[in-house]
Amino acid sequence: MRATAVREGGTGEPERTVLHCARFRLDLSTPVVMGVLNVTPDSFSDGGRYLELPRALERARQMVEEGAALVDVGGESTRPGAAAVTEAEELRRVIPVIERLAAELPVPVAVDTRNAAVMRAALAAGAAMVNDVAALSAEGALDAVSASDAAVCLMHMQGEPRTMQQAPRYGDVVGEVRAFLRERAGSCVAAGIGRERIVVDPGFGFGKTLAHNLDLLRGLPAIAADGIPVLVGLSRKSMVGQLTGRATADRLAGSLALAVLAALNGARIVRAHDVGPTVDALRVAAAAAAAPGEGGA
Ligand code: 7PM
Repeated sequence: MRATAVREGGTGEPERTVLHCARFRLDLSTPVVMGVLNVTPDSFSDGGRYLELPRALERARQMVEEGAALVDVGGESTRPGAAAVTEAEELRRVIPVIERLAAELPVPVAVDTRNAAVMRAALAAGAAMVNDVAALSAEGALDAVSASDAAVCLMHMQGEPRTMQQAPRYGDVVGEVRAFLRERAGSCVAAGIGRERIVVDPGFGFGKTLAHNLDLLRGLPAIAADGIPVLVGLSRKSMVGQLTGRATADRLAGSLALAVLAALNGARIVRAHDVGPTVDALRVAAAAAAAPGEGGA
């Protein structure tokens, strides 16, 4: 797999795609895995105040041990169909976790949010990336990121999480998603966010039918050709359910197949729940797909 995005190094050196995430430099020459850490009150917990933090820290450490190159912390404010979470609740869920993880993990911590106040608090707490399913469209979001040296993931979504799956519609899904991502990246650059800090994401499942998702998977090379590293989130998604008939917990094999295909089509960051298996799958795929003599990962 060849670098197509931000290139560092002079002539004669191998191409490198390097993402700047605050104090971190992430080498994307071969695809890496972003581990998903959901911070939501669950049935084992106590509404979050005492048990949530140690459980989240333990899970994040485990994902890094399994090879995660980044950890994405989300308070589920952006989940399709999810009930709205207030800003205060989102802050209460994610900020203590980000503070602890940023202090102890050897990898960048991302915050998954659409809210500018949550972005600012997370960046102050040490987050090195903002992962925004709304591509910094909220009031103050562009400013929050440009005031930092963190990276940003700009995701495409048609509609709003609560209703986006009701009737997704495109003329040319790949062309429209690609144009949108280019436009948002341009707005970021105009706001002072350097290109070396930007990744884009077609937003699988966010206002897309199965046919749209498959078109986007096949269209990834065109999106990657714009030269901005591509992140994909396919792990356990409903498209895997539609293709296999399996429930969320039984979608690992299908998710790995999609992760490998996305990487072969140019994705540089794969967001996944099952970090270890995804790291293995991508490592094998990268070695098998490497040019003769390149030797793979
Ligand atoms: C229910 C449905 C729970 C969907 C969670 C989800 C993405 C993301 C999510 C993605 C980026 C999930 C999604 N998906 N951020 N956040 N890209 N950048 O499967 O595809 O985790 S939430």
